[in-house]
Amino acid sequence: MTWRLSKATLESLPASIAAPLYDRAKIVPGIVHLGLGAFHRAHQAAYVDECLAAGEAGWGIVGASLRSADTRDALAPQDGLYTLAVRHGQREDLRVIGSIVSTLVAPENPEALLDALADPGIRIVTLTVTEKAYLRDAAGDLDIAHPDIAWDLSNPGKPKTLYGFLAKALLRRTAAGAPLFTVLCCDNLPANGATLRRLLLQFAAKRGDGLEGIASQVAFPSSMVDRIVPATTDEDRARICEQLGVDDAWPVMTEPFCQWVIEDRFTAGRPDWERFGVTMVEDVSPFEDMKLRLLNGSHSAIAYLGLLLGHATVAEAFADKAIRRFVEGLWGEAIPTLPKDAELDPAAYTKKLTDRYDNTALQHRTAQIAIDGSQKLPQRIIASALQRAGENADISHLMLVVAAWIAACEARGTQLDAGLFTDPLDGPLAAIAADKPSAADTVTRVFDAAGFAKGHTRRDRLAKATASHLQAIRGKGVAFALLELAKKKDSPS
Ligand code: CS2
Repeated sequence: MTWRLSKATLESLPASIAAPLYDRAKIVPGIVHLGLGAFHRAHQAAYVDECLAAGEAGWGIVGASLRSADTRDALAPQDGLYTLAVRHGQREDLRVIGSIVSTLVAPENPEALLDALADPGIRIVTLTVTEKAYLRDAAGDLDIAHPDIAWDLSNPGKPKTLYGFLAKALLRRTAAGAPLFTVLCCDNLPANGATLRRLLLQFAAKRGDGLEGIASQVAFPSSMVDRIVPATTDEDRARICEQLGVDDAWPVMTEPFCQWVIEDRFTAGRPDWERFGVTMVEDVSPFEDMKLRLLNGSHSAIAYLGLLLGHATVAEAFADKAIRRFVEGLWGEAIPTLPKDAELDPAAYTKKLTDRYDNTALQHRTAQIAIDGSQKLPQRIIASALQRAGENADISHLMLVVAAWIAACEARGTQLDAGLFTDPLDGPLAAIAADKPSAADTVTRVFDAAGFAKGHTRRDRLAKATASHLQAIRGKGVAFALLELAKKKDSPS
């Protein structure tokens, strides 16, 4: 029988494996994190682990899942401990992280999460809940018609959404005279803090119980988070277990690169993050634009093109010359949209990205990135395209990503496995595909359903360029569409 990673087995780990040397019994929770997925455990929890190791004992993390019990089920028997495997080429460095001091599952016990959020010792609430959990409508506003929002508005004591939890906790803290926490959004949304604030205020306005006044006093610094975190496989589990000498039900895989840029607006204190490599700034937006448009934009491109060309991982897709060349063209269109006066270095950034994508140790599946395209493409692709369309600049690479997304969605059930990836728009997308419309009609209907470029005068230009790519992909395949684009680029008319 193999023992499980836990407080009791920590001392038996091989000396080559870094483990918390601090006294975990003395750690006091200071952060509640919503969305206890692998990304949080590879990123924020790793930074906090360093703070704790340096003696800042007041920043333990209470990790809460808003949906499934999986992570709690894996971590609770391990006293919150898990392994972070940092992989590059042949190298794998293991580190056991100790910053998560307790785990909660909101749907099982909403009251326990509300208690944690109302605890006056909690000074920061961080979030990685993914784009779709913000429940925005096609115009980007709070989707008041969503059943979970409707539930939260009429059942404030038993929330389901992040808004319901934050709202109730803020009311409780105010009633108890506890200071308000700072809300630190760590999702890949543009102006993520400001966006979350706007949505929470829309929720508050609907509730009408004094929450609006309270929520408007909360600090919502925006932040840019970056680390590639492929989903853990059974093979990873077996390999890590072998190295640890004990079982870890859910080790997390990642790369050496890690970046966090945060706006320095915390009303109730914060860890001394600068000491551990976090960049504190006044305005995060240039960093965020660069990351969303260059990294995440090319990631989505690699995912959809890769799937259509039969590549299972990013490294495999990026080794395909046609895709690599396309990504370079995509960067060529996105880079001029970035702010010029912010001291960004896009050339160094894309060079580094090239190394990161070439990391074959990561096994980052294209299907993982393909999830939720309708929620991701607006900030990754459409935003750059709108900006360029306003300047009459070429948008052909940008719009090919959108066409490849539509084509990959359509290919599920035939060329691709039906359940390979999902999207919140799967219902409407299937209804559109069932009518077998022309490429132009498909694009118009998909843009309407997803709210792409909604209300924008240049929407037609984007739609037209997308439709012409979609027609080429449908008629002659994606390899042909890429070749045509490359030829056009070589001989601009
Ligand atoms: C990826 C991101 O799955 C995706 O959509 O583009 O998760 C990406 O790996 C991270 O943002 C990197 O920081």
